[in-house]
Amino acid sequence: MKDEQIQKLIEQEIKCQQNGLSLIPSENYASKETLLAMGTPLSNKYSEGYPGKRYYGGNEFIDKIEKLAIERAEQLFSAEHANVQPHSGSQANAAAYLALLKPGDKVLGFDLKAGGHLTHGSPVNFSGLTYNFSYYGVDAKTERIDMAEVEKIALEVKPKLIIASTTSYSRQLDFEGFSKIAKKVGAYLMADIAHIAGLVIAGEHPHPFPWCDVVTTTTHKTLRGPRGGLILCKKELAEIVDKAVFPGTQGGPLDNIIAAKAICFLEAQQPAFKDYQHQIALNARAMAEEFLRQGFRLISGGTDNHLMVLDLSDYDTKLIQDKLDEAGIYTNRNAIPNDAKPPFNPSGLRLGSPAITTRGLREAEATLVASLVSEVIKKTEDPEISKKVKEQIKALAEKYPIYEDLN
Ligand code: DSN
Repeated sequence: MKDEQIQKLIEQEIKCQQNGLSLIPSENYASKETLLAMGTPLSNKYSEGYPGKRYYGGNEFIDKIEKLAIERAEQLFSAEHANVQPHSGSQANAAAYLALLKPGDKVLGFDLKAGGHLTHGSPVNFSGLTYNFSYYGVDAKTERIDMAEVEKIALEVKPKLIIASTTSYSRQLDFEGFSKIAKKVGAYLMADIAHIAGLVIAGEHPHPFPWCDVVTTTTHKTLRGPRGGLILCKKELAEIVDKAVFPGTQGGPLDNIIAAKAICFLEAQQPAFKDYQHQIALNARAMAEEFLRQGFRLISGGTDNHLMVLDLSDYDTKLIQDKLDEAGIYTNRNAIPNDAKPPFNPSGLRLGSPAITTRGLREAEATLVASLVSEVIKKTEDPEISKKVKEQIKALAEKYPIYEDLN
C-alpha cells in the first residue's frame, strides 16, 4: 500500500487477531474467499434497485451476483423471500420495522436490560424513538424468558409486532410459543437471529420458520460471513420488505459485500458447517462447565447456545476486560438482567465460542481458555497476571492459527 500508516495499522490488527483469542460471541473469522470478495472493484458499482430493475446501467454481472445470493439465502434458511441488501443488522431491523409498522405503533420486544439489543426498542435508539415499545424480560429466579409472562404482557399491550430476539441470552428461543402468542393478539412475529443464525441452519437451535413472518440477521456472527445484514420473510411480505430496504432506508447496495454474502451462504450449505456449529455448542458448554467449576455464577446457570454471561457483580468488569485484553483474550463486558451497575462498567462478562471454534479449538482447549480467563479474573491485583496468561494464549493461538497466508 502507498498509505504506509494505514498499511501498518492493518498489519497490526491482523497480528492482534492472529496472536490473541476472541471470545466475543458476536465475532468470528470470515474465510479468505469472503475477504477477497469484499476487496474487489464490485465496490465501485452503483446498483440502486433490484436485479432486473436497477436505476443505473451496467449491472449485468451485479444482477447475477445478487440473484445468486438471494437464491442461496432462501435455500439456506428455507425462506420464501430474501433481501440481501441490508448493510448491517441494525439496517435490517430498521427496514423490517418500516415494512410492518407506522411511527407510534405498538411493539413488544426483549428488554435491553435483560439481554435485548439496542434496535429492539431501546429509548436511545431509532427503534425506541420511532415506535411505541413495551418489553418482556427474564424471570427473576430462572433468568430465562417466561412465555406465560410474554403472553400476559402481549394481551395487555396488544402490539402490532412482537420481536423474538436476544443479543445477550444463553438459552434457546421458543419461536413456536411466540407464534401462538402473536396469533392470539393479531401481531406480526419477527425474529432477529443475528447471534444464532449458524446454529439455526445446523439444527442446533429451533428454526424461526414457519413461525415468524420476518426474520433478520447479520451475516458475520455464527454465520461467519462478511459484516452485513439480511432479511428473510414470507412471500406476501416480500414487496413491502424490499421497498423498505430500498428506497425506504438505504440507497446503493454494497455489491462487494453481497458477493461475499453469496460465498458465505455457499460455505454454510456444506456439511462441514453443520459440524462446526455443533462444535460451537459443545465448546460453549465446556467453557460454562469450567466457569462453574471455578466457582463463578452464570446467568441462568449455563448455556444452550454459543454464549454465556458471567455474573461478576463483585468485580470491576472494565478492569477485567482490560486485563484480558493485555493477555490477548478479547471479551466484552455486558449488563446482566436488572443490573444495578451502569452500562459502561456493568456486572457481567459475555463470552462465546464461535471464533475459537473456527480456529479449531475443541472442548479440552475451550476448557483451558475458560480456566485462563478465570485466573485473570481472580488475580487482577497481580501485575504479572496478564503477561503470564498471554504466553499460554499465544501458544494456543499459534497451535490453532488463522490467516496464515496473510503473514
Ligand atoms: N453488537 C452486537 C453484539 O455484540 O451482540 C449485536 O449487534
